Amino acid sequence: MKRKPPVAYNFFESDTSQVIKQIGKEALIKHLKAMLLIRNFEIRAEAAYLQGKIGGFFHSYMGQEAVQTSAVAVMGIDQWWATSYRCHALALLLGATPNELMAELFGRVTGNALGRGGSMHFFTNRLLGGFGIVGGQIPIATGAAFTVKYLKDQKEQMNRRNCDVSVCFFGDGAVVQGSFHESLNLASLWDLPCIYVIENNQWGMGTHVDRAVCVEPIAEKKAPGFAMESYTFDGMDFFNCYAGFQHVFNSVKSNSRPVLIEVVTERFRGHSISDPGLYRTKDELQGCMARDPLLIMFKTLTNSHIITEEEYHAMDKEMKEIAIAAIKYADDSPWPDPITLEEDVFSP
Ligand SMILES: Cc1ncc(C[n+]2csc(CCOP(=O)(O)OP(=O)(O)O)c2C)c(N)n1
Repeated sequence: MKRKPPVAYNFFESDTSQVIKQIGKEALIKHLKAMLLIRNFEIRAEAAYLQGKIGGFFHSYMGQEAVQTSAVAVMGIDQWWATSYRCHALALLLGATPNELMAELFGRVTGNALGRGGSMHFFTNRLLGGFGIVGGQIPIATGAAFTVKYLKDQKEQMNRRNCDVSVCFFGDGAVVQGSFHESLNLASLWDLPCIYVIENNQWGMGTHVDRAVCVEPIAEKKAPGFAMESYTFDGMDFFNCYAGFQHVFNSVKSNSRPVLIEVVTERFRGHSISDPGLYRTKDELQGCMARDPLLIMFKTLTNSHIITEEEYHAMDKEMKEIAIAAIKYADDSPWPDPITLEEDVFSP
């Protein structure tokens, strides 16, 4: 099937130098290190997978790091968060340690979910989970937004420090699920403070978005049907995403209206580790890798004299060492005791 011409996206207008000024050097370095940790974590985990140390599913977030890093940078770790099975980055950003996550990938008892969940089911206090069912997280995040509103209405705090919104990430493939439509309808009807983020990485497994979703730009065309505001961000550019999320976060906090965002990005790996990605040519892949979010961050921060090239490489090395230490921790960790197999299993 012949591809349609590229969509003319109307990206959120932002001024990178203003964003840099506002964030400040210290926090910029923190966000860069977060992106470098995600990249290094996944590179080492991939290698461990190929050595047979990790089994089961494994979906890389490589290429999309700027999206969730900027969202967490803006909104902080106290919101409710939910995402798909592509969940390594969000768990790291929300405070799970590289050691516990790597041990989870290795299926060890020291893992984030005691070695029972693997790659798709990371969680933290505020990460409601990675979800294996496409679109499964959308009603869950909508329910969390209901909780935020309900507790605010009840003027209850219940230790919910600074929790203002629920943020839900999902792929372009999830937009065509019923759960998307039902959730967004209720969120709009009930004024729920939910930020829905479509991570349009162009592909749902091997199917291009052109062949799966009947309208583009997706958020711009879908949001009016739910009486919602919509925005489109450049997902390879941390600074554009940061400015956009900041605008949306402020608006949702002030009016409790849900918002639909499309972030245009591209994944650098196959759908999962077992996908050789034969549906796109090497040239196409190289074309999108030329806009690697880390490269954009590197160029922007060195050109504006926030960091030097040497400092960047030193940070990369530091994050690589953390990832390698996590591999060692996981490898040295014990396996779960088979006697515990039936523990924590819920069956009505
Ligand atoms: C309800 C359901 N249908 C089908 C699948 C199989 N499946 C897993 S991932 C996927 C593609 C989803 O693509 P997208 O939502 O764009 O997310 P991405 O993988 O690109 O991040 C499909 C069809 C599933 N897990 N759940």
